[in-house]
Amino acid sequence: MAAGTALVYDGEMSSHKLLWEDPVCDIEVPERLSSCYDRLQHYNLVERCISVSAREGTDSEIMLIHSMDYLETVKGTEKMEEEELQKVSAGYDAVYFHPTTYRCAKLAVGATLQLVDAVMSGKTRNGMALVRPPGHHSQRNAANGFCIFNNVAIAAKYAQRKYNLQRILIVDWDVHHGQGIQYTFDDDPSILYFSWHRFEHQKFWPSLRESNYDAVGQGKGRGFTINIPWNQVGLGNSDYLAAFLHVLLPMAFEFDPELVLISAGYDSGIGDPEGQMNATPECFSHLTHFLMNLAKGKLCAVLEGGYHLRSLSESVCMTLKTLLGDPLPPLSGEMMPCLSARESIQNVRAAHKPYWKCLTYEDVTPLQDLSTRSCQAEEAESTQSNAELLTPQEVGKGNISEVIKTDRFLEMHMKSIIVSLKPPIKTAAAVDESDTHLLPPAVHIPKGLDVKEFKTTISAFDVKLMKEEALSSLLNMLAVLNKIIKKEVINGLAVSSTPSLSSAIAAAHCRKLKVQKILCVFVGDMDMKIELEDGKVLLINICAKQSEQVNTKHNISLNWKEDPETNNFFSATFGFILPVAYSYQPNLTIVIVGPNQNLGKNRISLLISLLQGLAQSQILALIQDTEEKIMQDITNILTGGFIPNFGTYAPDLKENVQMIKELREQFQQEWKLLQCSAKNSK
Ligand code: X5A
Ligand code: ZN
Repeated sequence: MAAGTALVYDGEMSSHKLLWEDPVCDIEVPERLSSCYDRLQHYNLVERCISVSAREGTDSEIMLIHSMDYLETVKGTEKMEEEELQKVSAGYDAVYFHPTTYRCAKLAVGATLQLVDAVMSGKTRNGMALVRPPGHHSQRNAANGFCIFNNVAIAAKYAQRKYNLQRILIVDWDVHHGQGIQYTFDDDPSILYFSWHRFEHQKFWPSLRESNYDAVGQGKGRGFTINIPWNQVGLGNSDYLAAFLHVLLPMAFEFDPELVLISAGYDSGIGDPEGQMNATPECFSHLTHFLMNLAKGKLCAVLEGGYHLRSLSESVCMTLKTLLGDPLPPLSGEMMPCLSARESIQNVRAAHKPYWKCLTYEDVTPLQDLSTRSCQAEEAESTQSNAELLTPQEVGKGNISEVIKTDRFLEMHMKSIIVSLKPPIKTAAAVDESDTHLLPPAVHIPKGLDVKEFKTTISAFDVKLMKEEALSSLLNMLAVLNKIIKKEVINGLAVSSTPSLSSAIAAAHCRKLKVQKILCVFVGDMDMKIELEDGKVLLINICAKQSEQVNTKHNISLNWKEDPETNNFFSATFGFILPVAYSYQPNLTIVIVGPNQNLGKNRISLLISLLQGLAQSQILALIQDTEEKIMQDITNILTGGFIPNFGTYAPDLKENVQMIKELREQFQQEWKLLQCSAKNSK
């Protein structure tokens, strides 16, 4: 199992710079690279990575995407004087050349390919390449939008050839449309290209018709280009999250890539003068974390845009921290995607319905970009926690004082989200003596036998008739829980003969320790013993048996019909459980795996892995002792392993999808991330 995170960086790529005045290009500065690296050092992240050297991309590698003519043109700029360089630059849209541009662009390509090699060879699990100039706008015969060679497109072709890959996912979260990548793979079903971008009804650069949601690819590649056009500025964390949950992730898991490449531009982040969006740095942790569950964790992030230096560098740090396996910071702001974003999301889902099984039961027709209501206005109405500090309007354009305003916001914001938490021990466990050999040696096994505090928690429950053994396993479970709450470990697991009772005791203990919001996910058929008063617990119950219970905001049952042939559970995971969980924003998650659980180890593993995005990754997994076969898989996830493959994709049963749809409609006023269409606005 590949481990570790590669970092590819070479300061020489800072030599490419603008030599004359040009208000369009003057934001693409050398400090973009150095400030990222400085910030990584500040957080001690560089030393935790496996350093991989850059190299020059070769002619033949560059010609995987670009024409020989174009390559010769770029080569020719190496010996040019300023005046000539200006002339060549003027021949393209939003590009500048410097005498070192050719050298830097070759290093950017080579650095990206070195990263692909590190990940594909198993030297590391994942990694990031910090490169300049960026790549995603450049085309076969043209430089464009600060981009000279298309680093990520070249990497995809290179990986296909060298490692014989059948399916690669490219996620372009830069705020601009990577039209260069789209053109390259337009008719290619082996590359799934996803891009969201500021569009504003085609007013925003590069103002292309083919950036809209109805550009889905051509010929055999139809359905393998996904464009989410953003028609308003000021979008933020919840809009991006909704786009991932309701568009990208269902399709990406259906696609089942063997490698994920990220065109990682951070001009989609807060304070950026180009994007004018509002996503905070930790949003990129969550986006990264989602993608780490694909392709057995094989993920390469390659820098594209990002022009607010502080925002850019903090976001790069959050991305790399997540790749390293650190717990995820909480996502700030109210989880309520705005109308314009929902409209875009609905349009994309409708446009792609013919091509994706996960959208089979979608009953939407594309809207015509109707919304005129500004999401900034909507956000101003909400009591967003960022609002007192900074509103999207305040970030505004990137003039000096606005840049400083965002700096100040980020200074406070990054302090308030935990960036240094990394306990020496990640996972604690309470299991039978006889099972300890099933756990990796790094797992800590606390004993809770003599703790008075635990005994008082337990004595409130009916445990008098309990055997000594069962009682001591309860106490050990509380010892593990205690370590999670006190942040001595990140997560833990406990085996129990009475998981339902254990979970009730665990919840009581959480309350005693003033844990504000607890998310409990039950898998299997169990009696719920948890006290539900006062909204401190949100209970999601995934069961095979039809339950009598009436669903309420804080107590929701999913009656999931088992069909081992066709059952993949993605519609429940992305369509319901995660949107509700992210809307709730718990402080601790408890997953209870009981009897008759009908999901199987892969789906439970994926669910637990994804739930690590909540509650700063603090999870207690409670496993019924009869379900011990999945204990090792769950331990693997909790200790930082990745999830196994799912095999051939089959769509969920119609009745299951129908059930999810009904639940979504029922609860989308309460849990707003469920909203992915414009019609059910508040
Ligand atoms: C890589 C990137 C942006 C070009 C903007 C031109 N390019 N107005 O972010
Ligand atoms: Zn960009």
